[in-house]
Amino acid sequence: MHKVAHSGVTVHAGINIALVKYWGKVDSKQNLPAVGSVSLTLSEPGTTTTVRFDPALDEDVFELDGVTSVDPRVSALLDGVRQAASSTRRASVQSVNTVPTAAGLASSASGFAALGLAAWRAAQLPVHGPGSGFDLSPNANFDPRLLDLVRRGSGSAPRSLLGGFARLEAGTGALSAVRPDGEWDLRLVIGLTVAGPKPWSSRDGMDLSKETSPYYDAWVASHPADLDAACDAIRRRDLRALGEVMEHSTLKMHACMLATRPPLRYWASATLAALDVIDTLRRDGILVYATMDAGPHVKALCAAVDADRVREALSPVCRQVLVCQPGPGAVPGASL
Ligand code: 2P0
Repeated sequence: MHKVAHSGVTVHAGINIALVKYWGKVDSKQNLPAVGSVSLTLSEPGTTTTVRFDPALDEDVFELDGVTSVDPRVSALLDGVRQAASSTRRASVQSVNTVPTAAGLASSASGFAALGLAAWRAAQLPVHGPGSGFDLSPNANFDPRLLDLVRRGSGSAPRSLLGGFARLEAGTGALSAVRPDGEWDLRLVIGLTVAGPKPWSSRDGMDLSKETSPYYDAWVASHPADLDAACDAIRRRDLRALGEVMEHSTLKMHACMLATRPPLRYWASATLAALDVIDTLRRDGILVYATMDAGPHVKALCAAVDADRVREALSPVCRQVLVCQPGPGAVPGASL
């Protein structure tokens, strides 16, 4: 029987933004992706989570931003950790998001990366081999059971375990580092457009696209070339090449979404206004490129020196603009 510690473990993880997008699953039950993805993990916004396994608890307790919450995906992750540790101890989980949740910016990736790693460590399970502790070197092989639990929580969450540029593989969900944090001075400028709930959850939307979009097969078939082009551009630090394939990937994903029945139209008029701003900046000679997820917000990738100009240009058409820098992935955090 594995002994489970009573002391708590705290982990901070930043959100990540996919540059080559994930949309669609080969296996909904295991939440395995039909296409790979390449992302950039940010230092902030993100999630800080403390997990304590406590023999005095009769049930798991989950507190999100100071409010007691119930989320079946959190319970499922904790069950998986208990199974791996051969333990029956219940957990207390405290989580704080710096992601502006009311604005509809997804926090599930940073949330499940922080929760998964904190719970795994709190149960004294090895993250990737004996003695490695928190030494998450860029090419570290995470325990596949940990990756599996994090991915079941949210398909994009394993990418937030790694800093800098991370790649997830189609079919297997295998994770690797393309380029670690700190080697390329880029910024992601996030333009928050309109608030309000998403018309469709990503999970439901992906299933609908697979079932009904005539472009879904083309999306999947043409995807590996984009992944390879993006990884090649990242290794060469070629912002123009990365930006071009990044915009192609997001527009192709949204074409597949729009051709779904019923249509998945995540864009608002402010989304188009922000895209116009980015086109204008580019015509003025700034290397800046856009990506959009399952929501109306626009994320612009640019060199650090251009970030202020991009923020100023986006401000009139957005409710809020965040200038974000690459981050280190899931790392020890200050105890909550
Ligand atoms: C991405 N998205 O690559 C893509 C682009 C949305 C559009 O990952 O169903 O919560 O849990 O696997 O990870 C969607 O969010 O979806 C997503 P599930 P997830 O970032």
